[in-house]
Formats: sequence, C-alpha cells, structure tokens
Amino acid sequence: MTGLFITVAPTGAESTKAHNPGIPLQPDEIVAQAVACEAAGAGLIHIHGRDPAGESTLDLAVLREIVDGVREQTDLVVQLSTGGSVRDGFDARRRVLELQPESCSLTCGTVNFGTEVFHNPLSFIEELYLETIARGIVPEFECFDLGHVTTLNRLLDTHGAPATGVVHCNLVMGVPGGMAGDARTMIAALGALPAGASWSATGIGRAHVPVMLAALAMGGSLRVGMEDVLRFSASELVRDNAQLVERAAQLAALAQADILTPDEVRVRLGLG
Ligand code: KMH
Ligand code: ZN
Repeated sequence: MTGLFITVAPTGAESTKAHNPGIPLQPDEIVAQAVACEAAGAGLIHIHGRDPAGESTLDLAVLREIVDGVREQTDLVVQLSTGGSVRDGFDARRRVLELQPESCSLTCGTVNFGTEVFHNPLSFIEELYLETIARGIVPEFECFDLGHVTTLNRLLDTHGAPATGVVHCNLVMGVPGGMAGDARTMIAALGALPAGASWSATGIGRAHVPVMLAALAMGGSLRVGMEDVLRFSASELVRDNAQLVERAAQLAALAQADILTPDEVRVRLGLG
C-alpha cells in the first residue's frame, strides 16, 4: 500500500497552558481535539495523560478515560506513550501496556532532553519490547539519535520481529540533546533503518516544518502535534492540533501523496 499517514501527538508531558493556551490537557479536551484532527486527516493518535492540575501522569484511570473517549468518538489508531515524562519510573511506564492499546511508543535509547535525561537503558527497552510481543501491541520505535537506530537493529536481531511482523519507526529530530532536525541527518538515519521498515518523522520546535518537508521528499509518514511544536510560525502560536494536521495534509497533497485513513493505517501496521 502506498501513501503516508499522519500521527498527531496532541499533548506530550512537558508543555502547559502557560506556553500555549490551545494545548489540550484534560481528557475531554484531548478527545475533542482528536475528533477535529481525524477530520483534518490524522490516522493515529499518540497519547499522554495529565492530572487535574495539568501535570504529566501515567495514572491508568486518566489514560483509560482518554482512550475510551478517543475510541468512542473517533476511529483513530490509539497509541499510548510509554515514555511519559523524564520523572516517571520504569514500572509505571511499562504498566500502560495493561490498557492494551493498539500501539505504544518504545524509545530505543537514553538521550539528553534539554537539561534533563530521558532514561531508556537496554534492559528496559528489551522488557517493554517482549511485553509488546506477548500482548500483540505494535511498538512504534522512537529514535531520538542515530545510536537508537543501531539499538533497534540489535533488538530485532536478538528478539525477532514485532507482534504483527511490521517494524514501524518514528524519527524524533531536533530535541536539544538528540539528533539534528535536518535532511542530511534524516538521510543518515534512513540508511540505517531495518530493511522494509515503515517510518515517520517529527521535528521539534523550529525543526518541525523542515523535517516534515524532508520526510515528504523521502516518502515517509508525518507526526505533528503540540507535544512537538507550540508555534505555528515565528509570529504565531499554534491554535490547536487540528491546525497542525491540516498543514501536514496540505503539504502531503502538494507532494501528491495519498493520506491513509485510520483503517488503512491499521493495515500498514499489520493490525488488520
Ligand atoms: N516526554 C518525553 C520525555 C514518548 O512519548 O514515548 C518522552 C516522550 C516519548 O514523549
Ligand atoms: Zn510522547
């Protein structure tokens, strides 16, 4: 199947309403924006939870409320973050798989994350990966650095293919501490991906649009969302997540790429 899909990451763990009042934090806000994003062309949603005060949480009740709402009101493929925030422990991060999402993020290595450290030792990567296989969940391998792509290859060599047989990787580019958000770095990462892998890319902050253009040029899928970018341009804040999905869909149309529906994304990821 040709074509690309658009992932929306509406919330993340770090940004607040003080950074951008349009960011959805509570379950009802996230679900309402998910509906608008699906209408704008999104196929998959990457979900983080927040507590009533707006702080990042991996509380299963909060995540369940978001997942249930997204499932009731959209057809989007549901992906839960196992990254959480840099302050979350490994056990809480692993337990989100108990909610049995169709997909989960799975970061392939430790990375400096601004002034913090996002910890992903190999033992945790392997533990998460084996649990995705046991549960039939499609991992989205998050690569923040070129070494993470090397680890992904080692992981597959050691433990075999994911549950559905499809390897899907997201290049997270432009995190301060990770790989640069530019075309030559993307080409290096793509050259190292496992043969036949499905892939998307997202650029953080100012790398957002350049990474999207490079991904379109290289035939990849796109991830957008207020987890990754809060400014629409130098002079304008992002209004809401649908605005970012609309722009991605417009750029995909300019590149004459078909945008996959949620059910087509399921086929692409082997979920059937
Ligand atoms: N919040 C970052 C520390 C993921 O969702 O898997 C990690 C993150 C990656 O957002
Ligand atoms: Zn995330």
